[in-house]
This record gives sequence, structure tokens and C-alpha cells, in this order.
Amino acid sequence: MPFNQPAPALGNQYTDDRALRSYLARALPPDVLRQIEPQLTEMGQLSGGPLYGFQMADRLNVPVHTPWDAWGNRIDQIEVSPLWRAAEQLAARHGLIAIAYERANGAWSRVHQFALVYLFTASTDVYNCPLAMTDGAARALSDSGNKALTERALPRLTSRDPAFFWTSGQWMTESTGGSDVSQSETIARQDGEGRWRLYGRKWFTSAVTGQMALTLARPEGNPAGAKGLALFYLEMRAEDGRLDHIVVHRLKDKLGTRKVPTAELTLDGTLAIPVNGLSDGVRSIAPMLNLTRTWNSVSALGYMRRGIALARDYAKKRVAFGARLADKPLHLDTLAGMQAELEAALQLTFFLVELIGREEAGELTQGEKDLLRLLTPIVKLTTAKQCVAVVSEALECFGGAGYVEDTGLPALLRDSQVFPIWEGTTNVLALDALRALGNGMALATLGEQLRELARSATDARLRIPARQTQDAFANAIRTLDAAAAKGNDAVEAGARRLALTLGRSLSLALLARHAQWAIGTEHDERAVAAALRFARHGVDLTSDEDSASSRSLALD
Ligand code: MFK
Repeated sequence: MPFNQPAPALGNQYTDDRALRSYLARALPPDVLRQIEPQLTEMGQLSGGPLYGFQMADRLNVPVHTPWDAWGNRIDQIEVSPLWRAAEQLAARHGLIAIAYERANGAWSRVHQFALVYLFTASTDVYNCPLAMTDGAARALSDSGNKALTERALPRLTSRDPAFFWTSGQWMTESTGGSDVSQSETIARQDGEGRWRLYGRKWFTSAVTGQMALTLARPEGNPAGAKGLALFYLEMRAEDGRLDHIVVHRLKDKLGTRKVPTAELTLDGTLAIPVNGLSDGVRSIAPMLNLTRTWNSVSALGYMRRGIALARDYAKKRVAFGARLADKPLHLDTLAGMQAELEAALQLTFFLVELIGREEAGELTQGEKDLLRLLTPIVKLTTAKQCVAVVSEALECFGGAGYVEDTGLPALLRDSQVFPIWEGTTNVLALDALRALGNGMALATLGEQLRELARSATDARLRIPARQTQDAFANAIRTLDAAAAKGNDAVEAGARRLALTLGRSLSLALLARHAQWAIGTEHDERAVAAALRFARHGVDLTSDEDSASSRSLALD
């Protein structure tokens, strides 16, 4: 027999995940952890066992769009892959949306939900996409105060019964662009009976298999720009079961997320109901955007973890140059760097998740609300960038095998590349973070938070990283002030560096706080090693690049 490299395998993705378990042990009240741990263990077993096997077997399946039936009727039937069909059932049964709305564990319910999502996500080929939008729709409807729509849709969006469960689309992107939503061309017009009907082309309607969608449209006669858009609720199918004046043109041929049926479609008189008045649709859809961005962050964590879990297992099996990779100092050094990024991202993302849970439980101060608004784009853009880098490194850990499709590894990288794009690119979110600075309350609260976190890291080894977070924050403020003195171009040019500096500084401060807890409570030094390593990767990206010289460098 010729020699074959051993394939990587996964164990229980919850019990094997020290960083997640340690975080939950610190953050959650013990009775909450005791109560939810069996669900986490079950999801970890599913995710690393049968679902992972299913995913590999389902690898080549993609959604199929059948526009016409044999008799010439327009049907626009979309068949998703077997894995996706199973994922929908599992998501409902495990309460991946429901948990957040049942709120059985009060403010901790979001941590409960997103810990399960983190375990679920990398084994279900981006089924997190329709789930994110479903959660976002449930939240936007709840926030809207529209009692009739909430009563109609919320029980379905939050159901644990797969037969009753609905998923929702979020249709914002038009061919005028995914970022500048204000240019949307879809028109809302009242018919003879006073019902609103939508006319326009939606260009990136992910998860078109949902039963409903929230979408933006401009009521006829409204002014141009974002303010003139309104948020509408629509159901995909009319009472006869046919698509309601919706024509699906085609599914996108995308770099990754190939299981996601992302469609181009035309609305040609689709019935719709205004969610919250006839203007200010961007403001009304913002709760949905903020939640889907949080799903994006949690999913980025899930993909990082998957890449590392596979690379670790392989390192223990693969022998090269006379020893296992797990015994090679340079390979270990590489894996340690990846793990440090994951641990920092995990602390950061779940800090955001805790804020959302406390917001929904009515526990946030105004300063914390402003902080939540600021951190949502920052956490999304920070973790998305980390994910692409870590997953790319994970593929490299397999050498050529990481570049071969039927290992399943290349799909991980292709799917990861959606995270910095979906729900707002890095630059668009960096600009959103600038807007969220508002009157300065968010930055003041962040500064106070960083100081408190630094004070909690008392171990001598953690003093340097703790100091580093303080210095980076101070430097970020100085750079922002200096840019503001130069004008808007300078502020805008530095927005990404500012956002990443704030994101990485807070990650490090949270990781240092956690490391202090882990040495004291678990007698485990590994979070300290993660903090020191992450600190060496750098947290301060500020610089006062000259925007005029950037312009000539970029374009000539
Ligand atoms: C997983 C499978 C994926 C498959 C492939 C997907 C590929 C990608 C497909 C896509 O196209 S994803 C792209 C999705 N699009 C976005 O995420 C939108 C990105 N753009 C933004 O986020 C812009 O910042 C935004 C459209 C929101 C800005 O629009 P405007 O027209 O400049 O609005 P403006 O004036 O900033 O905000 C209007 C109101 O909303 C303001 O409130 P007021 O009316 O009270 O002043 C804002 O404060 C509020 N607002 C905006 N963003 C908010 C927000 N409020 C809370 N949170 C936010 N994030």
C-alpha cells in the first residue's frame, strides 16, 4: 500500500473547546451554565460528528433554480441541498432563534443562543445566513411597535417547531449598490384597494427560500435619499401558494457560500405592508442590520475555530522530517498565533453579545447603549478580518491538501471571505463606527471600560499588555483629534485604522481580564499565553498617514 496522509477528524466541538468553556465558566452564573451545558455538549457532538460527516457528503450539492415547469408555468422553484434542509430543522429544534426571544435565562439568553450558533455554524455551510436574517427580522419587528405584524410573524420566526418555523430574508441590496442603500430604486405604490405593492429589482436576495422578507422601498412621491425609503414586510407566497408577483431571474455564482441560494429577483406588484411609517426605512431596518452583523461576528469565530480544530488534529497525525507536526516548534508557533487571535476574538464578540442580552433585558445605561452601537460595526469588521487570516493560515497548515477541494478545506476559506463583505464591508463599517462616535459618550464609556479591564489584570505578566491597551486607546484619541483638526478627509482616511485599533485594544483588554480569572480560578496559564501572544501581534494600528499622498499612491 502506498503511504496516505491521515485525514483530519473532529471531536466534540464543545467539550474540546477550552476557550469557549472557560469563557462561559467565568461569565455565566453557575446555575445557567449547568442548565445549558447539556445542550452545548449535544450541539458540540453533532457539529464535530454527524453534521461534519453530512457536510462532507453534501460538499458538491448546490441550490438549483427551476424557473419553469414542464407545462410552461413560471414556478421559480428553488431546491436547497440536503444539508441545508436538515440545518433548518435542527436550527428550529435547537431553538437557535427561539432562545433569544423566550429569554428563559434573562440577559444571559443571548450568550446561550450565540454559544450554540458558534458551535453550529461551521458544520452547516452558511445556514447562519438565513438564521441571521430571521433573528434580525424578529428583532426589527419587535422594535417597530407594529403589533399586527409582530403577532403574525414573530411566533413563526421564533418557533421551535420545524413545521411552523419561518425564515426571513433581508432585501436591501439593489444593483445601485449594497453599501449606499439610499440609492434604492424599488418603488412602493398603492393599488386601487389602498394596499401597497412593490416594484423593483433586488440584486442580492440571500436565502430566497424564506417565507417572508423585510425590504426597503420608496413610497411613490417620496424624496430621493435614505430618508425617503420605508421599511416593508412581505410574504413570498400568495394564498394560492405561488410566489406573489416575484420573478427569480437567477442564482448568483459566488466565490463561496455556494449553498446559499442568493438570487436576483424582480418584484412586480408584490403585496407589502409598511412596518413603521412611510419614511426612515434605514433607521427602521437598523436593528436587523446590527443583529445580522453580530451573527457575522459569531460566525467568523466559528470558522476560525473550525480551521484551528482541523489543523490541530492534523498536526497530531502528520509526520514530516521525522516528527509529528505537533512536535515541530515552528508549526506550534504558527498554531499558537492562530489560537491567540481566536481567543481574543471570542472575548470581544461575547462581550458584544452580553451587551445585546443586557440591552434586551433593559439593563443598559445610556453610555452602554452608545457603546453597543459603536462596538457592533467594530466587532464585525475586526473579527471578519481575523477570520480570513486565520482560516487562510489553517489551510496552509495542510500544505497542498489545504488547496484540494475534496478535503473540504478550500470551502472554509471561500466561505470566510464573505464575512468582511456581507452586511457591510470593512470600510463601510469603519465609517459607520465614525458616525456611532456621536457626542463622544461611546468613546468615554469605552475608555472607562478599558481602564477597568486593565485594573483587573493584576498578574505581573499581564501588566504590559494591559498598559498596551491604554496606550493604544490614548493614541487612537490623539490621532483622531489631530485628524479632525485637519478636516473630514483625514478623519475618513483613518477610519479603518481607528476601528481596528479600538477593536484589537478592547480584545486584548478583555483577554487579559479573562487570563487573570483563568489563572486564579482554573489554574490555567493558557489564556495568559494567548494574551501575550495577541499583544505581540499588535493592537495599535493608528498612524497619521497624509491623505493627499495616499491619494497619489493609490491611483497613479
Ligand atoms: C451569507 C451569505 C451572503 C451571500 C453573499 C452576500 C454578499 C454581499 C451582499 C450584500 O450586499 S450585503 C450588504 C448589506 N448592506 C449593508 O450592510 C448596508 C451597508 N451600508 C450601511 O450600513 C450604511 O451605513 C447605511 C446604509 C446604513 C447608511 O445609509 P445612509 O443612507 O447614509 O443612512 P444614515 O443617514 O447614516 O442613517 C439613517 C438613520 O439610520 C440614522 O438615524 P436618524 O434618522 O435617526 O438620524 C442613523 O442613525 C440610523 N442608522 C444607520 N445605521 C445604523 C443606524 N442606527 C443604528 N444602527 C446602525 N447600524
